Amino acid sequence: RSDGSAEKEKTLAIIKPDGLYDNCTDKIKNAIFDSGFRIVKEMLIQLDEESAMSFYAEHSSRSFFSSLVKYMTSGPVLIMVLEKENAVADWRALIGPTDASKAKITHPNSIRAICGLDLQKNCVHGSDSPQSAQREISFFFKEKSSGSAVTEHDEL
Ligand code: RTP
Ligand code: MG
Repeated sequence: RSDGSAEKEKTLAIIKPDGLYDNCTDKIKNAIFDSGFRIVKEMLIQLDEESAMSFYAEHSSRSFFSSLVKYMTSGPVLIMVLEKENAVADWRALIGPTDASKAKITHPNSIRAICGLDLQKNCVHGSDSPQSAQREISFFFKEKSSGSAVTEHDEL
């Protein structure tokens, strides 16, 4: 629609357990707002092992998988649905490369450079494609089958 209310692209962002320490949450949220994203939904949860394994199933054969699951279940995570035009690619660009220690050199203004630590403890997640975004959003925010299309979640 031409009135600007057309639905914009959505992506799934997660502030990982290490990102919820040291007031990094505020820095990350400020970066989100400064970059023009709207936080459509958010939910603070503790992932259990089964959910973490299922969320990262694509990495199940990788050597780092069990370590990744341990990290992602080591404390609460903040799940967010972000919305803006080109949200998927723009959020990936804002968070920077996977390895936060390298990001500090190559992408010093990225979220991972500022709040992350290394290849694993990189403080945030971002969907890697619009297809992944759809899958990941419905993984955490299941729509109720009956009644309204409103998705249940815990507002912070
Ligand atoms: P994410 O999915 O969390 O947004 O990160 P990404 O796309 O940049 O990285 P991906 O390859 O999907 O890996 C998922 C998460 O696994 C941890 N990881 N550890 N070699 C390692 O030890 C290793 N590689 C990746 C990171 O936490 C990464 O974000
Ligand atoms: Mg990924």
